[in-house]
Amino acid sequence: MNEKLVQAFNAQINAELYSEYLYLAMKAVFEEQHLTGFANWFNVQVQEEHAHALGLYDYVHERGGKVTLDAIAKPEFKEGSIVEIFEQVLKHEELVTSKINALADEADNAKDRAAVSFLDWYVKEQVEEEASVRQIISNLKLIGDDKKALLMLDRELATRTFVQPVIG
Ligand code: OFO
Repeated sequence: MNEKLVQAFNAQINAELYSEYLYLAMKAVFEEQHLTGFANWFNVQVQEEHAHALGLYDYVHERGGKVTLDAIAKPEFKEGSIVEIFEQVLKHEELVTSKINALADEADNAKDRAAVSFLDWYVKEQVEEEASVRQIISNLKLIGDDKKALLMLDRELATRTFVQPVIG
């Protein structure tokens, strides 16, 4: 891969590690409220983001590039209601989608067909990431102040498990 593209991959590794860190911070909010299903959802999210970062990391090496790790920024979000937190998750995922698209554009500009093809997995993954968060937000809006329904959703989110993705 050309140097500019390697740098763009390295920046995306950092963005995925930031996502992991952000969701780890959000998970703590739910742990502290004993909403263990929501905490589990974030825990799976943490593992997914880690896998996304490592997928890029391994690919840079596979292509003979150099992995350069940068500092991970402090996770920034507002501790509001549950729906407000998930709205921030959606906003974050939309930002990550734009970063993945920019990275794919960079691979396109470099006419690096292999990198474009590899990044297709991430492009599709972002569609799923956004859709699953939108689903939770719409459930939360339906639930409103109904505590029983909230506990039912918490139980449902407790069943989410991490499946190691096959990237690329
Ligand atoms: Fe890596 O998908 Fe979320 O950020």
